[in-house]
Amino acid sequence: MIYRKVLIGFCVSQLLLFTACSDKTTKEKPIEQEQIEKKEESVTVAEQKAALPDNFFLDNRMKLAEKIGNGSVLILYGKRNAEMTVVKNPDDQTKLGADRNFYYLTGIKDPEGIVVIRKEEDEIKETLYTSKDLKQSKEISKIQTIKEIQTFKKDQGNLLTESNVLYVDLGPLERTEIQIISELQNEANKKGIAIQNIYPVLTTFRMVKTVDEINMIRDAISVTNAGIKAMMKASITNKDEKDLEQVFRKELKERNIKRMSFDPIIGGGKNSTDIHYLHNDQPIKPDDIVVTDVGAEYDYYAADITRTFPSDGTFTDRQRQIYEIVLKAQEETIKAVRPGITLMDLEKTAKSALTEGLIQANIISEESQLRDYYPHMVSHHIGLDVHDVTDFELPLQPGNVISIEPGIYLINEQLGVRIEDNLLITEGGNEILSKDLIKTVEEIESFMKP
Ligand SMILES: [Mn+2]
Repeated sequence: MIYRKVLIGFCVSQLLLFTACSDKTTKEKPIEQEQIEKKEESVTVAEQKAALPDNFFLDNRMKLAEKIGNGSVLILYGKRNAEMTVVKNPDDQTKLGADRNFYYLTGIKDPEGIVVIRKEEDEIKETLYTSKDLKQSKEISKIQTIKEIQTFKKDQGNLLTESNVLYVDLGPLERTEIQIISELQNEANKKGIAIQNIYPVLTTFRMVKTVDEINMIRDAISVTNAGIKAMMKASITNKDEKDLEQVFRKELKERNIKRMSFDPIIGGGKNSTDIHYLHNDQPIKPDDIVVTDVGAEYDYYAADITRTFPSDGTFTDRQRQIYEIVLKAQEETIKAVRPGITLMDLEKTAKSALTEGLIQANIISEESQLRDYYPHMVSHHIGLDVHDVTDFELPLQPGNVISIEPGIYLINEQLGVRIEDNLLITEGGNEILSKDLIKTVEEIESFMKP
């Protein structure tokens, strides 16, 4: 998944969630063989699945409690702000899941839920209102007071008593018109209670992943990698985008992964040049290049990986030439990834590497022409959202997880190449979390050999 361009604060243009598809599966023999080979790996993933520690959500709330003063009350809704995402069917709230900030603080995947955190004389009082099982919600969240969601209406009148500050989540923008909290805001205004946006605080927390969160992402990545390799193999005999998508979905299902972190992009030939291609329903020609930009989701934690490969397993000279340019730009950008660097620094590195490659290939003569061939951004944060919360002012720090995904799109030649890996920022630089997935021309050709 890629950022089309920078928006101040946040990019909302292309986050898409999993939508259901038909259950038609392919019957190609190479796929079955590949699945047998994968069985061992599949068992490993199932048995050693990463999990967040019992106190993860409690710890997050304790961290938050340190940031808010006495006399504060935070009210956070489980309803996901649909404006944050673009989905095929925006009315389908179930596909959105719970608001990720709500989940980060409670562990409860309940779009109906509401959590109230109050700080008085350095004491924290928490109440979770939920439509889920109360006992289970208590075990997961470690919140002592759990109530049925219906009781919230009754309690609402007393929420702001003796409060000086009301914290709500106004999202990335300082929007005041969010309907769902307008009643509380009105009341707060009447009582002279200050309203503060908790979003920037939670953003800085969420940008730094714990070891356990990173392991969740690692699992999502390893399943995604398996799915991409299966598509590469399948591509030799099956020249149809929708069949490749089915192969990918099947690999996820076999590893008990039910959702993708966004709608998959699987485009052959001219569709490889469409950076937001979602149809995945066209035949692929033997000489076509195929872009697969996909990600498994593991308990909301996202992977976001792109590989580009020749549909028949052998790059043409031109495909190889463009592929090498993008790969070199990706490697150079990855080399620059370390604490202290900003996403905009990485953008500059990627652009200058892509420019150099395209000038050498006589495709452009100066950097200003690059935009015609590279219309998106090279990096974004990854976490509970595939385009995770981001404070663009903050330089990278250990614990951040980002994508590096340069691309070149020659529309006239129906040739698009994008290569995307997910990286963890470490003290010394970075670790490529998706490093196990084959990437060089030689690796891909040798892997795809029937
Ligand atoms: Mn991406």
